[in-house]
Amino acid sequence: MAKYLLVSFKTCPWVQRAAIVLREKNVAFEFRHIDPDNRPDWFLAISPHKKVPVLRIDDTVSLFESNAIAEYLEETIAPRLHPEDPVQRAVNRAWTDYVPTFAGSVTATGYAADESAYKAAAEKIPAAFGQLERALEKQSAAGPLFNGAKYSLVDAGYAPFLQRYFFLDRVKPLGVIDKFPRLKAWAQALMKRPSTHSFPEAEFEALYRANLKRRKVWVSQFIPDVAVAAE
Ligand SMILES: N[C@@H](CCC(=O)N[C@@H](CS)C(=O)NCC(=O)O)C(=O)O
Repeated sequence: MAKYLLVSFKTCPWVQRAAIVLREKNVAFEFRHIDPDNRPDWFLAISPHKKVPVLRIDDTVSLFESNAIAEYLEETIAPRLHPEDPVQRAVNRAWTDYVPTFAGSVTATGYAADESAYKAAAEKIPAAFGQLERALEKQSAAGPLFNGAKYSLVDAGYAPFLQRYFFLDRVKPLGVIDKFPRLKAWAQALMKRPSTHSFPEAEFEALYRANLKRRKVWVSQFIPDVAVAAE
């Protein structure tokens, strides 16, 4: 098998998506976390938009954009995560295309600079959640995953952002997901899936919170300061 290097910022959801697909396909890979504020020259040379993720293959090819990386892995490594049926495959791809819009509603809420921006962003979450709730109802009555029992690239695309919704909801309750039972069950199933997690869950939530604090976003005032344990 080829040698894979996934270049990452620790809390990046788009990196997480690529890592999930690698884990779902049982691919061994080197996970290399770089500092967003001090991106090394070797990284700038292989990342056209200076963004993560980049998937470096055999020290020769560098792929970027999480969806392109996911599709590449899907084409080259079993097990197949896309549905066999072409109509279902198109439906899956269509909902994967919706990931950035959905992600935007959650990310904008977390990164809002003041209370009015936070409220305006949070007000957009129910519309995005409602879209997915209806999609899930059409896909599978039973769930728990997007296509029912079988894991897909749609699951990998949404898991990082559903996780961040839960993180934000624990910083300052939003309460939106309770109104969407299918979405909530899906999100809970994804949180239980080992492939979702690149780090131990509590450690990752602490990293997410520290990132909000570092950015001095409005919601960070609701995060208690954590005492640093003496060494
Ligand atoms: N559409 C891209 C988004 C990647 C992205 O926005 N990555 C962020 C970190 S989460 C980044 O590298 N930002 C650096 C920058 O914008 O300078 C993908 O799906 O890979």
